[in-house]
Amino acid sequence: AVDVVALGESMVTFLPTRAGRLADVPSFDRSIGGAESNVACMLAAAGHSTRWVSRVGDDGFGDHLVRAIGAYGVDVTAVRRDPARPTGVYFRTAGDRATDAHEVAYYRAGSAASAMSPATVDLPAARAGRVLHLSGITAALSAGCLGLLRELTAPRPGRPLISFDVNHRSRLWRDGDGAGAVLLELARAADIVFVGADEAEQTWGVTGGPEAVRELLPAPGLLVVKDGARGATLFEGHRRPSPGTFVPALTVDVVATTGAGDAFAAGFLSAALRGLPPRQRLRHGHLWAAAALTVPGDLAAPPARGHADRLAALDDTAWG
Ligand code: KDG
Repeated sequence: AVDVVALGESMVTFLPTRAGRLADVPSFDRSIGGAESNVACMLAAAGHSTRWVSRVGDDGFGDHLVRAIGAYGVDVTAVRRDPARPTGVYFRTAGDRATDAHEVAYYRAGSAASAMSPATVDLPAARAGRVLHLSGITAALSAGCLGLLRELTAPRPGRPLISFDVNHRSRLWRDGDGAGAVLLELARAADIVFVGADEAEQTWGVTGGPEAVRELLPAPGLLVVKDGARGATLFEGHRRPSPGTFVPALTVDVVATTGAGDAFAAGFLSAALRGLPPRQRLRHGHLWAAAALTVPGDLAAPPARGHADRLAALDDTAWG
């Protein structure tokens, strides 16, 4: 079986050629984005077998996404083309280094991927991996997309391990969509959950730190609560009640935070697939996130395995 299948919308991404507001930046460089395919690309670059399941338009941007994601070594044969809807794109600014306040302009409403549903994606291909990586972004795209996540996370014999990154993108949700309740339902149905501490507060009003998030999400066998530049805590189901394993993050000179969460998830999943112990899974997450934090685009090359393994195996004092 494929190690990891990632399902979600990807977009051609336009990165500014210089700093400034969207109103002022004169030109952009083409790149690719999409939280779930970012995870698949980094895992593939690190030697894991991966597949991306999605829909793109029957247009040049769709061609580019399929080709660029395929070039990482990701299996793109289950990606379907939609002759009636375009591929989504988005623009963003370089952002303020100190505050990371950047502008994002999505052009994805009515996109080919927003028409994903149990009827319009290749369900057997989505279910064929050891791990199926999903995110809360998909839940916000359309009723069909939410229905697809519900279908894929429903208990059934042989279900792959569900990895779920909450990825609450508030600009994609409308009042009355019930983002908090939907994202909680999906996180509770998953086996591995990634969520930011600030995201948990914004989404569910949880303020009591990682332990309070664990109280809200007792089900997932693996729960990772990420606290930005501070570090991340892993809770494991089979050692309940467990205090959680905390590993501090690396201090890096941040160029752009976009994609860092995806890189963390990819590094964590890579280490988990390789059977590395909990502390080292978190360290791989941090090391891969550091790679993404120090490049302008969403996607960075993962650190070389031998090098990352040596750094991850250092004792706690080296990790702050
Ligand atoms: O995690 C990075 C993503 O946010 C970016 O690639 C775009 O998928 C994206 C989204 O929907 O915001």
